[in-house]
Amino acid sequence: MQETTHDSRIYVAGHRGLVGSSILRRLEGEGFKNLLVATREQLDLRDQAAVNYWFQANRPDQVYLVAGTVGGILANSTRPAEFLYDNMMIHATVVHAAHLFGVNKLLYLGSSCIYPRDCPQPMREEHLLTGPLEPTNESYALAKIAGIKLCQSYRRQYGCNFISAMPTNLYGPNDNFDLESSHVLPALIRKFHEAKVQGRKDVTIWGSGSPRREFLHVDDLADACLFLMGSYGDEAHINVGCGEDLSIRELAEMIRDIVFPEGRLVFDTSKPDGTPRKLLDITRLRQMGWAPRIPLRDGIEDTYAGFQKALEPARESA
Ligand code: GFB
Repeated sequence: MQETTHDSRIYVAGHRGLVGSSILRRLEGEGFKNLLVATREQLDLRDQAAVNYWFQANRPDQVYLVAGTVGGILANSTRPAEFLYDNMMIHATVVHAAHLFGVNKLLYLGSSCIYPRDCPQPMREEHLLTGPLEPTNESYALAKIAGIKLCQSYRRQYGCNFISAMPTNLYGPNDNFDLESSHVLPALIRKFHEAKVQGRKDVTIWGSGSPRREFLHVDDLADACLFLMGSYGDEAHINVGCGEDLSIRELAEMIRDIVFPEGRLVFDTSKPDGTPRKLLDITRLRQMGWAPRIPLRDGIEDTYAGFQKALEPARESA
């Protein structure tokens, strides 16, 4: 296998997203000089011919496959066709091109929603495909499971060094804050912020507040991705999380305390709860020597600072 050097050609597929932008920042910080990216306008990752052409022209040595159509519980449940089609196509084209054009190593990123809805907690890697999936994100989960199997199949049939990591719920500064399509953490930052600015006390939280989720700062995930790219070479997918979860009510209270302590939580139980609990078992990754570094409260403060910063230019140009 070819050594990774600062001159290695590294392609980050999905570099504008939450995860891809963090991986790119990290690679730049580490001094990698040949970083390859392509915007959605330049390259439609669902188009195999276009992807092959791009790989032939750019010849990456390594690929971080972190592109995809993503979103929170509402986007997942109302746009299942897009979540299944886009993600299956994107994973298939990039994995296939990576095989055709001799990529040395590819890291594929899945999601903790691949595990059964009623999975024993914390969820271990071997729990995959042991029970029915959560209906609100079945399409996304199926595409992600297919992606894992795709990497394993290319490894078995062609000897490709393709690995898979399964992160828990992610958040961070470059997140999607759109209330229709976002995940809970950025949505609640925005809701509390807007309530503060508009002088309203009530903030609506979807569902009962009782589901439990685990949140990992995206910069910790990027750290894990570089770590795995450098040191992991097995067929089995590997969980990436922080090892702790909290209820949506507790999360909302934490965000309220940071953003708008006077805010009041109101639960809209007409909205879905989704999976009751989703905590990853990260024993395997810990045993390899990796641990997360960013505590949730610090990460939320950082994310809120990024949210406020993104509002600034609009204010200046207004
Ligand atoms: O983050 P989230 O959309 O995704 O929702 P999932 C987590 C929990 O927060 C659910 C509740 O119980 C939501 O009902 N929640 C409360 C809210 N208020 C809000 C709000 O304002 N916005 C949102 N979005 N949720 C996704 C999957 O599931 O997790 C994806 O749909 C993916 O496939 C992703 O795996 C990581 O954790 O329920």
